[in-house]
Amino acid sequence: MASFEGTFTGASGLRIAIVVARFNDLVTGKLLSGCLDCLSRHGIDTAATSAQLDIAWVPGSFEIPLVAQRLAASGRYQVVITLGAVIRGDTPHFDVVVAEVSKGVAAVSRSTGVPVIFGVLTTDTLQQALERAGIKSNLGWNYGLQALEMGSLMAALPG
Ligand code: INI
Repeated sequence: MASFEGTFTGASGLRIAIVVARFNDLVTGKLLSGCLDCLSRHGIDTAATSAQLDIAWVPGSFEIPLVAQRLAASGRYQVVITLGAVIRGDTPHFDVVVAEVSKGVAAVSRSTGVPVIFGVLTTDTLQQALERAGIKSNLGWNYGLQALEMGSLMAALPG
């Protein structure tokens, strides 16, 4: 019996792309900071000169899947992290944006075979989003960990 699981260390061969939405950048900027802090503490080079990490900014969460698709299909990255914040209070088309980004990210992952971490907060209020982006905890950190786990798991799996 084989047992496969990801690791959180020894990620020297891992190349990661992060797609971040500018919309609600008060929130997404904090998610990015938490994510970079996590990756850096687990051995990923997060310096501006890094060959291991690239960051792409998009206008809003709706645009995340298209850019994630391009990056995942490039063959350059073993894992893509998406960061966004869709807040119900801000928009009557909350449901449209959430449906598109969530289905889009899942489709990119399946079609390319590259794990794409879904780091898009969907909340009713800005307060709730901020609580998940650093006021209480910073989910950006979790998304970083999940990227390391999935990147190393996929490398360990056969096929
Ligand atoms: N984009 C978000 O990332 N979060 C939101 O809460 C949001 N609201 O509220 O509208 C949002 N809209 C922009 C959307 O993602 C696109 O960028 C825009 O529609 C252009 O295609």
